[in-house]
Amino acid sequence: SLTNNLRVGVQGVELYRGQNKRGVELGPKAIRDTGVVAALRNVGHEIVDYGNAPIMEMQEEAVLQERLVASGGRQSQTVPESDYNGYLNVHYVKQVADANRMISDWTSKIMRDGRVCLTLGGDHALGIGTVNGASQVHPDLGVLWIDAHSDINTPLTTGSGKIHGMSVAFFVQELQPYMTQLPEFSWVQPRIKAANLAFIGLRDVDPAERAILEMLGITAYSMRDVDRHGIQKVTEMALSKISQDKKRPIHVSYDIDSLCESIVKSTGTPVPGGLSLREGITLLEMINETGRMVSMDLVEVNPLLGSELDAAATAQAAKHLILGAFGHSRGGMALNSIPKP
Ligand code: Z70
Ligand code: MN
Ligand code: MN
Ligand code: MN
Repeated sequence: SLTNNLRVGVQGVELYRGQNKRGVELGPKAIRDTGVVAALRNVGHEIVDYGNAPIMEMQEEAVLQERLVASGGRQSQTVPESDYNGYLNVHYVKQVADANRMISDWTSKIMRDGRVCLTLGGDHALGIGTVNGASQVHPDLGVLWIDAHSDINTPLTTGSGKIHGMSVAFFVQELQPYMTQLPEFSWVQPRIKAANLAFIGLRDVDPAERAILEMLGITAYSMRDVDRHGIQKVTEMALSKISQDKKRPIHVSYDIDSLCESIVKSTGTPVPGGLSLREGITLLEMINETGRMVSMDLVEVNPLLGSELDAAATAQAAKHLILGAFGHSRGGMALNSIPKP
């Protein structure tokens, strides 16, 4: 049955330096503006909104900032790259690393307050911080990464230099011998075992990423698997792969681009042929039913991409996914489970 009586802590993470499109830093506000926190209270949860982690200043770069202000208007900006050095192609290492260190601290603090941590993004590089923080509190953590992309490039295999395409590589234990260690990220503890990680929704995976998934035997269900087996079977298989004894605490990192491009247009990399909103909700309801979700990210909502109608539809999709993950009953609420005022 659905779990609808949790203590929940919400944090906004306006991270945008993990990729190159401005506007994703407005994701937390766009998602909050759907009224999702009030809706979660109506489901029955006790919620504290911790606000947004103060990471904007550490992401800044004075010259860029001026150019963006000068251009004005409701328009997403493509940010020029700035390389780590002449050898590695990793963009904004210091900005993303420092922000993640704070995100990790906020995540573990919220969880030590006895709350399920709900993180509103922001780009997917924030998963480095949330997984680090969550695994500090639960060292046996399992991770479900729901995404069109596998985000498991390393600083050596990345083509784009975008850290949101490398988040997973930072926390997988068995991958560390193959990882170029960046001093800015030396505080990250790679506690997630390859066997305790699973992907769902993949349909845009780089050759080197595929090689890493195969080398470490990581569970990965692509859209082809969803088409073959259906979302319920795939979710069951993913849950039992990452926790055979069904006891492991679960972190869900949900990239909105796992949903089909036809419903989610306001995101940095919309990919055709993705999950329907119903499949997304079903999968999250099934995770909710385990009662073991200790932390969830909802990332890559960029309200400056697409039309304003697209932005509203994308934020609504995010709201309904979150409601599914937190046990909103689509069939209506039983009288005895309605929260008392
Ligand atoms: C590619 C890279 C990515 C999201 C694009 C793409 C990664 N594999 N992730 N959009 N959300 O740049 O490493
Ligand atoms: Mn570059
Ligand atoms: Mn992602
Ligand atoms: Mn993605």
